[in-house]
Amino acid sequence: MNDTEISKFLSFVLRHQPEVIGLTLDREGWANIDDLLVGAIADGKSLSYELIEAVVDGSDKKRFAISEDGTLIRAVQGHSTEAVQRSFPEQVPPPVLYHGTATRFVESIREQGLLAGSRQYVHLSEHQETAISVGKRYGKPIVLKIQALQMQQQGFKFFLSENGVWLTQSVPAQFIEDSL
Ligand code: HQG
Repeated sequence: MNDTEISKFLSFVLRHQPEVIGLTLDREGWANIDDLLVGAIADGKSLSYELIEAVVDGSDKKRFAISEDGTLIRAVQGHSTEAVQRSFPEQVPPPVLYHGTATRFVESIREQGLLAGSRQYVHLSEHQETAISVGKRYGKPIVLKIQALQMQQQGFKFFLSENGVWLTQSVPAQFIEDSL
């Protein structure tokens, strides 16, 4: 597997479906690296500790973390598996945060607001450029501007993950504007 394939495999088992390789994640998302290797190799993947470490260190978005003693690994955010209920520090957001999405989703977002979908949180970013690249994953991108501080002042909770992604449960339509 090349680095991208390894990264996608790690995202899949550490965020979404650990059970496909018989892996268990704790509430904070940690998995035993030896167990992950055993499961991956049994599943026909050619993987080693060194390859995993290289992907974790090289990840542009710092998606994964290895524990200090080197025995555990987790995805920092982006989980859909219910086994994981990470505790993130609650933070006061900046006045505005951005959400990148595809233009074809906008009508529904205008009606329903932003929903977490299969993940546990809606993902927001501080920079428009990040939001554009997130939106491009699903089609022609559009960036939505979220009145985050206003939301927080009205009682909505915001969390900041270790890799700089802002998380909130949902964003009602009245806090959303077009940005670009
Ligand atoms: C959309 C990547 C219709 C939402 C990225 C998004 C991110 C709605 C899609 C991270 C909607 C869900 C997360 C509504 C939301 N109607 N569509 N009411 N509410 N949507 O992938 O934010 O590379 O679960 O706009 O960089 O795109 O994996 O979320 O388009 O940080 O590390 O439903 O994933 O990071 O898609 O991406 P996703 P996302 P990684």
